[in-house]
Parts: sequence; C-alpha cells; structure tokens
Amino acid sequence: MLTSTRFRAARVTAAAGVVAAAGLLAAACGSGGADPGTSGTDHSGMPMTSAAAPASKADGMPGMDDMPTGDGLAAESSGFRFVPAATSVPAGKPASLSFRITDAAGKPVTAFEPDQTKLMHFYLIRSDLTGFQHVHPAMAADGPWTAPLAAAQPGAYRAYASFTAKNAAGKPVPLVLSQQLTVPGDATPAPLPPPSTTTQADGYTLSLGSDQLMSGMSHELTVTVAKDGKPVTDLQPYLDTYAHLTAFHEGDLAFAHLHPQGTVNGDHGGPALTFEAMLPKPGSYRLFVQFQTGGVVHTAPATVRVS
Ligand SMILES: [Cu+2]
Repeated sequence: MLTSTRFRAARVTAAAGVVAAAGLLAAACGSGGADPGTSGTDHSGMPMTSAAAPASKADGMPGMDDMPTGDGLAAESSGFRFVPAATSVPAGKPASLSFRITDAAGKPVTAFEPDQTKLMHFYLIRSDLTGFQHVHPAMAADGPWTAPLAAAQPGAYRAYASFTAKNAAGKPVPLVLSQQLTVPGDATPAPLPPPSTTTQADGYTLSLGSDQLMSGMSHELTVTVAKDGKPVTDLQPYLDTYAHLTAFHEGDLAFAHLHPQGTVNGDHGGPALTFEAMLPKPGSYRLFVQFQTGGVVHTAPATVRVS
C-alpha cells in the first residue's frame, strides 16, 4: 500500500502537467496492492482482442488485422489519434474536456459510426480505479468533441475515447484510445477493494458468477440483479443493452469493454445478464456494471481477480 504521504509526493498541478506526474508516480511504483504507480507508464500494446473492440464488429471486420493495440492504452492507432485540448481539468466541480480525433494527416476526423447508439463513448478513471465516469461527448460540425465531466477529485487519471471512425477508404475502424489527464490538488488514494461476487448500487444488489476468470480466454460472466431480495425484471434498455460493463486493469489501467449477450426487448431486462468476458491479462480488474431502471442509470463497481 501506498501511504498518503508518498502519494502526496505525487501532488500534481496543471502547470507541472502529466509528464511530471507520470515520473513521480512511476518512481513510487513497486509497492504492490493498490499502488497507482504504473498508471503513468506507457504501453507498447497487446495483441488485438475482442475485449477492447466491440466483439460484434470484430467478426469479419475488415481492417481489424492491422490494429496494433487492444488495451486502450495507446493515444494513437491505425492512423487515428486522440488529442485532448488540455492535460488537466479542475478539481471538485463539473468541467468539460474538449478533444479531437485526428487522422494520419493531423486533420480532425468528422466521419464516425455509432456503436451502442453513440458516436463517442468517453471514460475517465483515476489511477486507483476510483472516479469512474462514462459520458457521451457531443461533436461540433468541424470535429471537436466536448465531454461533459462530473466533479472529479484530485489525482492522476486516464481518459479514454471509444469510437468507430471511418478511414480514408470509408471503412469503419473501431478504436479505444487514451491519454493521461490530471486533476490538480492533493490526491488521497483509495485501496482497491478486495475481489467480491456481490456489489450494490442505489439499492440494487448484483451477484457476479463466481467462475475463476482466466486471462486471454473468453468466459461467460453472469450478473444477477436483485432488489430487496427479489429478482429484478424491469431493466430498461441502456445503450441498446440491459447492462454496460467496463473494466480497468489495476496498475496500467488497461481498458476492457465486456459485451452483454442477447438482445433487448422493452423494459423487461433481468434478473440475469450474461456477458462475454475476455480479459487480456492477469491481475485485478475493477468492473463497472451500468444498468438502467425508471430512467436512471445505476453504476455498480466490483473487483475481480483474473489468473
Ligand atoms: Cu458510452
């Protein structure tokens, strides 16, 4: 565990920028546990897997072969680059982050295809796997996107843009790209909660299938939703599914998006939701299960261990 004193050594300011933060955090690396240290390190990438690209699109998808990274840690892939307009957002109040997706020529991309009903999915996670946000930015006609962010606590974050852009040949290219983002101030790290097969959100209890997950292998992961001890059967469609599941790998913040199986049919989802889980590397992941009832989106976090 990292002490708060050591973590404060990583106090970051907008002026210091993410480069300094990365160095300090990397220097604090190696103490294991919930150490947020390696979040600043860059990654050379993993083979493309269905965990980071929409599985439904990966099937027979032209152009998938040349995708160099599948863990969402690269800022650039297949000629597309995620370019935030700022490296920090202020702490403790709602903020917006502007960014562009640029092509190989550095020009803003404006041709996108919807995935799960949205042209752009944007995620934020702090290095200790807290502070999760999932929002849907709006694009101006000439390319810039604006992500509306809720108030964030200080710390070193990673911001992910998940989208399907059309390349010069008009072919859709599904990508997850990310960059570091700083929220200035004294950061207090939270230890990663231990693995658990149950979690709560807004009065709902979610039970996770207890099968041992193994890295690099596809598993069925079942999440069962109950309220007051009774199975829930009134889940509403959310982004064309009954649940949306995002996962982040402890340490490097590698990204994985797990896809629910089955189709949506009215406000009758639940109680069991089945995902195709393909988590590319061993270690701990923090999962964020999002589902909707009564017009409200609920977010339930859980830690899972992958061997
Ligand atoms: Cu989304």
